[in-house]
Amino acid sequence: MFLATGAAAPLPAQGLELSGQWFRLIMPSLPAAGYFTLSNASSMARTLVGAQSPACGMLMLHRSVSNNGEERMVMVPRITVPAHGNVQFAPGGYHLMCLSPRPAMSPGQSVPVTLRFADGAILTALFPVRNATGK
Ligand SMILES: [Cu+2]
Repeated sequence: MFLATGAAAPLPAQGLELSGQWFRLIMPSLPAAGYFTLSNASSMARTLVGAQSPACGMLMLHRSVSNNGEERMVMVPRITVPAHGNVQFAPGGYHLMCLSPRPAMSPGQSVPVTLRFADGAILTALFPVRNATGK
């Protein structure tokens, strides 16, 4: 059991790990989508509550949902990663949505993303940027 000590320093994201991360940039004038797998090796469920990147005007948690064959995206305020489990961010499901991509969001480059968790933990990783065909 963790007790808050009053210090505002972020907790290390112990047990949390990102893998397979990348952004898909279709056109610089369109939002870019971020995909990855988020694993939780700890014995407590962990809840993702936000994301940010200097390469994006705004970075949001999104989910694609299909309604009678029609696909649309909704904002997601929080995503829980079960203990000893993982959550996939992949086309057709959860993804990061980078609004107003900045010039750093360019195929062949990598951009940093910071994920924020409900318990105060933060996790930062570099996301390679690929083009519409995934290259
Ligand atoms: Cu989206």
